[in-house]
Amino acid sequence: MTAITLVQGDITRVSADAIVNAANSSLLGGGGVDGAIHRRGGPAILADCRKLRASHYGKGLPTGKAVATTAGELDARWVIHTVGPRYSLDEDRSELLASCYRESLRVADELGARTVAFPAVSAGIYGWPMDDAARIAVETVRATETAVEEVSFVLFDEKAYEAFAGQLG
Ligand code: AR6
Repeated sequence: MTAITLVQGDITRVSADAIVNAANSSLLGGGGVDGAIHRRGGPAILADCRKLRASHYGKGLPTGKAVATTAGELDARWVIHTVGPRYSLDEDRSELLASCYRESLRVADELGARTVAFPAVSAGIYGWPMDDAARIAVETVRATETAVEEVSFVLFDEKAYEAFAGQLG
């Protein structure tokens, strides 16, 4: 069974086989955790992302999917980029958010990653309410069959940490 642990802090400071990035479809960087990962990981990550755009992902990475690159100078072997949905009041996009976690774990399995660190995908710039984002994250990881031994959720602030802790409780 996959162990789930919670960490409060900056995901670019953690050590894991794979660190998940809450990216956008362009794969070419952005703000939030995406900006932090590219800054600390260095230009090798963007170089890999550009190669992906020039090959398999000419139109970008669709929402709910995941793809791996080098982790550059991060303390990890890979960054797994996934694109969360923007929160919408008109439409239930929960299944796309769940897909981010499932697809990231599928990619992790393909790579042979045993420890994977996730941020709270979609719960920042994309506006997903934190409690609901935490519920979907934890439920989906629990329900996904994977060889990953440890999933850690790395939550940037106390509010996010408490939301995830509430789901594990
Ligand atoms: N470590 C851990 N968590 C972080 C960090 C960090 N260094 N920085 C921010 N967070 P967001 P999204 C938290 O906005 O909502 C980008 O521009 C943050 O507090 O990074 O999926 C992309 O390019 C929040 O709880 O991702 C996309 O355009 C969580 O990480 C868009 O933002 C996710 O916030 C994606 O938006």
